[in-house]
Amino acid sequence: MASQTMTVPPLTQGLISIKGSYGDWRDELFSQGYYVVKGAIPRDRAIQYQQRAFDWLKSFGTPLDLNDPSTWKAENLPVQSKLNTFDHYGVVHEKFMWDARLEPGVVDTFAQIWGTDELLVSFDSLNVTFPNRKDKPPRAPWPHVDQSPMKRGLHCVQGIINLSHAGPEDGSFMLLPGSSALSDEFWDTQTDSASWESKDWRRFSEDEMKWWESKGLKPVKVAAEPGDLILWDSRTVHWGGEPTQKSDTIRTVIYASYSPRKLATEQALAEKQRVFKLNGATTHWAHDNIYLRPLVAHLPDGTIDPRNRAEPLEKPEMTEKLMKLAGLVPY
Ligand SMILES: O=C(O)CCC(=O)C(=O)O
Ligand SMILES: [Fe+2]
Repeated sequence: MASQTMTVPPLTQGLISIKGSYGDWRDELFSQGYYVVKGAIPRDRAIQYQQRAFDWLKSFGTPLDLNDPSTWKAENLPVQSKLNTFDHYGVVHEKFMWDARLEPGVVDTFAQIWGTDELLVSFDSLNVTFPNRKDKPPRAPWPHVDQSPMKRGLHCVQGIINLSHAGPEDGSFMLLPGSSALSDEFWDTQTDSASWESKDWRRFSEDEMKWWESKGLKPVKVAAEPGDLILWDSRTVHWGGEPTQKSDTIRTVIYASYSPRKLATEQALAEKQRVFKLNGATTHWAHDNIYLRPLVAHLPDGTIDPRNRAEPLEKPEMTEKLMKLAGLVPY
């Protein structure tokens, strides 16, 4: 199959050269592909962020009542994605979202991962998943990775700032521990390199999932408390697990990934600045994949949501730290 070998695209190597053992939690992150930092944010502050997310949900003048499950339906909510996320109405840049992203315990964790505090942060969404919604059946598992087969090694560590209790019945992050370490083998033995895309997202079919299972990997639902930070290598096979019928917890999480500013191209930084000024959202990545997601909220019938907002309700304070993390000013 010489011709196939010749078509193998150039591979980008990892951005962290993992040097044996760190003797701390990073060893687990790098070997298992995930790690939960307990209490990265003090619990009471995490609960306040959840409350501020709820206040934001209620700011659209609907009969939504967080204590009354009969009101948990699309018509009472701002436009939500199939994945239970919100990224329109400038929510990504609401003050509560930035306050959470700026939490020292979160930023310092990523500084330790990357060995620098000169970081950028992603402009990513809020996820509020209501259990037992009559109008929205639970989504089937959607196992995927957020890194292209053309990028090898560790390029991105993703994060979930967890604001609600996640027990066995609740919505939470699901993953195959150990899958990041097998990703090269998967791409090289189970896929045709001609099919590889540079897009940093790849979903796995049921058949492909059998290969991961044949390697002895089993799905785990991550248990977490308000204030915990769930970290994972973007090569880890994962999905957002839906609450079971037994859950009465409103899953509330903020996605946040940080990486060194020096990894971003001038073009990526310019685009990040443009997106920030538009109060827009990008992808899960902080230094790369800076694509503006659709800004304007559309209702299911395709019309523009009359509640559309071009700006956050409560703008963040433009501190130096925020401007640096947003990529607006250099370190
Ligand atoms: O909601 C989740 O737990 C997973 C979301 C996800 O796939 C991601 O943030 O990359
Ligand atoms: Fe993902």
